[in-house]
Amino acid sequence: MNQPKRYLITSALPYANGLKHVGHLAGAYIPADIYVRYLRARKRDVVFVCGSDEHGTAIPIQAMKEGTTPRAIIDKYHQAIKQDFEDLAISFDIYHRTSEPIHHETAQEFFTYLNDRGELETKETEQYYDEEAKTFLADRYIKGTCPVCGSNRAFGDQCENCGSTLSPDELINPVSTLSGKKPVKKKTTHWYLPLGKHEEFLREWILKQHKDDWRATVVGQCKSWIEGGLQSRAVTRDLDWGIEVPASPNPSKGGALQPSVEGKVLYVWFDAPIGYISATKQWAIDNKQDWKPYWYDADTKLVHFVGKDNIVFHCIIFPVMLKLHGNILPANVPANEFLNLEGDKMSTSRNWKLDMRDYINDFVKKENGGGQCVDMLRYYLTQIAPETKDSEFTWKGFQDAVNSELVSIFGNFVNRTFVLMHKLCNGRVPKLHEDILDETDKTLMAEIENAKLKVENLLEQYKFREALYEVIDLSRKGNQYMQKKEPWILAKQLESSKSSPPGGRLEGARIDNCLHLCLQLTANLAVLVNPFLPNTAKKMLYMMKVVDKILDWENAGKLKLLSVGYSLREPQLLFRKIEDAEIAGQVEKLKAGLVKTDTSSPLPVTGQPATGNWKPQIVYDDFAKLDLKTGTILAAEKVAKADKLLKLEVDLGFEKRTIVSGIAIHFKPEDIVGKQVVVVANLAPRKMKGIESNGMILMAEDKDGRLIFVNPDEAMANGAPVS
Ligand code: B3M
Ligand code: ZN
Repeated sequence: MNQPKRYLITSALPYANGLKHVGHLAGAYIPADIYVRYLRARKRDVVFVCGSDEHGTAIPIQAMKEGTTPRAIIDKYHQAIKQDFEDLAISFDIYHRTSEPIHHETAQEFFTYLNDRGELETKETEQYYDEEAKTFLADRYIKGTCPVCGSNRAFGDQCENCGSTLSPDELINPVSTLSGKKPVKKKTTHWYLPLGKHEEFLREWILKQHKDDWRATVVGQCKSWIEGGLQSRAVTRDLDWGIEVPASPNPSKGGALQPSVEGKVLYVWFDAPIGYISATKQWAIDNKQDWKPYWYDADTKLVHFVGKDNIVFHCIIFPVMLKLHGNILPANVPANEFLNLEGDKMSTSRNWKLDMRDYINDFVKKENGGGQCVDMLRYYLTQIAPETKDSEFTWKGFQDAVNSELVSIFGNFVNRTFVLMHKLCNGRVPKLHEDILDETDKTLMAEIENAKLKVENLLEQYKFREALYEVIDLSRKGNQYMQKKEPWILAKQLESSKSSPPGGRLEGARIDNCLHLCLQLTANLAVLVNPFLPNTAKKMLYMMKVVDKILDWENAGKLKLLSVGYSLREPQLLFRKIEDAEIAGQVEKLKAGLVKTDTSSPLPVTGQPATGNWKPQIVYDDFAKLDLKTGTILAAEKVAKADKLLKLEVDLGFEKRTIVSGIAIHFKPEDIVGKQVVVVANLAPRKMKGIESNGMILMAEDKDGRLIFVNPDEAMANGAPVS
């Protein structure tokens, strides 16, 4: 495509069922934001849409976990996620919601359009049903073992562990997440999108037309879907949470008599991508624009940014829907692979993750945080973006990226330039003496001019890591140039030659040239870095006393961005160092928060119904009342006249506690001194045999009544929270 008339950029709509982590951020949001900021800097017509995905079984399931309503869940998490994106400078033009009436209408219209034209099939099948909960078990209402990777955390729509798309029938040992019971099969009728009919189109469009310009990982996944035989996909569900299936029997066109729409909603993956369209409509209303060209005009470039588990929906299913509905198709779907964390898969159920909110609280909102910490995260996540394969976030890696690249290379270059310009050139942009430009100067000038094209080409190909590398590399070249020119030595020479006129003219001119070029390079760096690190670019503008206009992309590569004689501000440090203690604290926090077993389901996924000694279900808030802390037993002694009790002295980090524990027949006092334990720290005090006990030690008991201590599987600082 030649230069398109307009762009519509989308980022996957996050489920409003919980906070999102940096894996999400790196996958679908930061790359999209970089691309959009670049397009805006190029003065292109671009709209960047996103919003909350508020349907599907994920929402009522979270509501059950939190003991509240689905509505309360989406309201809470929509607001929270929106705020997190804002705090991390993700610059959506609209962050919409799929619960809005405009979306319901748009999705229903879409369904009706396809249905009326006979593009959907209806079929009666047998589906899993929970007799206790009296509901069909679609998607996340059913769990079991994944047929692909064997994980027992697979849902009826997708495996959490390997990302495979599944159907309930594929699960091994399926069990209802609602009651914990084994489901039965029951007849039901649904609408289906017959993908098989579109195989030829998909082969031609993806495997031929886009085989070179789409990422190999994306084309590869599509290929295996197509070759695996495209099945019809149900686009409706028997659920009470979602968009009602519109009744529109139109036998004249659809042929078959329409089944009842009673109790049926649109499948979340049918309505969610239509959310991109309704978000565009809402944006157009808010901005007095026409939304239609963005979805109908072939001169629009539509790009979907998603994670790899969303590829099939954005490359196969939604495009078929768009084609049938007469819309444009995506020009690209630059899906990212997964981001792991400290050697393990990120997982919400095991709490092995770094939420955006946690980073914001621990870095951005701290006294020495702010915009620089936002950019530091954006930098690291772009540098390790899983563009071609899974990659890994480590706190050490974060520290290295910040300290040895942002601080030592980019920040250092800009800082040195400003400091020297103030020291040697009276705080003003010195003149360029063209007559004495040497090879080193000319090489740097050429590098500045070339950088624009390099970065631009990479961005146009969605190679964000490499593009960012080029920007940093340009600042590295700036440092090398300055090192070679040594203006501080020239200054000394100038000083000593002043006594013998007309000495110093050459040294002075060389200093001018060095700082003139370094300043022009600094201005160029601001333009180039702006899509990636917008706060940094802004700070640089402030230091250079120039207006936003300078960030227009066309200014990159220019050598006269700052005028001679113009006075500039004192430098400010662009980035701060990340200290060892900060990252050690983060690693500790991560490990302390790890949940060893899967608590994502209200009931166990063993295929066994709950047995007699299970207690009734509680909501999360009940659990959250417990203040569990790690501690170490410092001393233990028998309690007089009580053969079951031991009096323990326990170090909880912030204080020492006396706890009386009924474990005397299981342990000798001397054997347990030094043991790490988990303590219920906020249990009301209780007197036992005249001793006040302040807390309780957690123990596990086997069927023979043997007790063992529950403790972290690695030694840990006393007082660490357990949750
Ligand atoms: N909410 C899945 C996810 O968050 C889904 C994306 C919808 S994009 C239209 O991974
Ligand atoms: Zn799996």
